[in-house]
Amino acid sequence: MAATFQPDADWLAFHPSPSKPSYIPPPGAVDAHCHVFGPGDVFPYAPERKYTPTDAGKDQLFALRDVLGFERNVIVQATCHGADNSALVDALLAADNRARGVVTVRPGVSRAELADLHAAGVRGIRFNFVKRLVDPKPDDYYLGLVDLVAELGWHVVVYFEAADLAERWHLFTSLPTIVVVDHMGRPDVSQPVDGPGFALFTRFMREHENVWSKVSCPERLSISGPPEYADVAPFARRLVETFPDRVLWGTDWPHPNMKSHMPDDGALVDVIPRIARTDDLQRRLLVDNPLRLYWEAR
Ligand code: 0GY
Repeated sequence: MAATFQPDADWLAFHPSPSKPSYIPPPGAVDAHCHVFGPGDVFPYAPERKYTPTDAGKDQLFALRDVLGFERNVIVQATCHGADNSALVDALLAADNRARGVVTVRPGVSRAELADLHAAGVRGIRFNFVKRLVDPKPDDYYLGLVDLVAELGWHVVVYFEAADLAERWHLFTSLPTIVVVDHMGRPDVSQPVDGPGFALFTRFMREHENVWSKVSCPERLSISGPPEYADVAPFARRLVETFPDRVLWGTDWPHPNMKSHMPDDGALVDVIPRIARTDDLQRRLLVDNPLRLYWEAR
């Protein structure tokens, strides 16, 4: 019998009819941070999950891609699916080479399993340190996994809260692969861009040329709110202008665990020209950088 799932009582479902953005992304644009959830009766949610979402499957993701004017997706394993990457792989295989993936794996994963994931389009592994989502592990846990996936030329995606950067500095700066940070390391946007918190993050990128950042998730970081998320834009703009070849952008659809509001994905796309203010910066952010990392790498 198929398992049944009840989304969390306060779960906000993704926007049912996002607006067509005014901003038209360049040809080949990549939404480099999004997820698929379930459907839970086909791809059950993990027993150890800390939230149960509403289903948000591959067909809905690909429809959104087309509405927003993007050509490709990078699908990132979310914690509600634990280390069972089946829903993600199913989406990659259905995407006709227009999607790549970032997975969660655990110690004991075999080289054969990793090779199958690679063949399906996986190019990275995600380490999540956000305590409301997972129970973080000691550094050695992550270092052991990195050695395995580095052999495949994969990179590491890290998701952490701003306070974790100082605490895990040694781990984050010792990773031998490219390291992609989700959502700019979650800065406190009530603080100045030049304040000590974000200065540590920009130092992290400046001193370590293997570190990239997703300039994503204004809806999660903003205090001023939609549709412009004006308080987040200066942080994203700073990274785009300082590290133009090491930034990525993504919707974060279907926006798990949003409580304040559910963003209109079209409005999120309209933020792009305010954080990448020239055609050249937009092309690097949306096309050149993600293609280099996800499609051109071996
Ligand atoms: C995001 C953000 C969140 C969730 C996850 O894997 C996840 O469950 O990443 C969050 O709740 O902040 O990037 O989707």
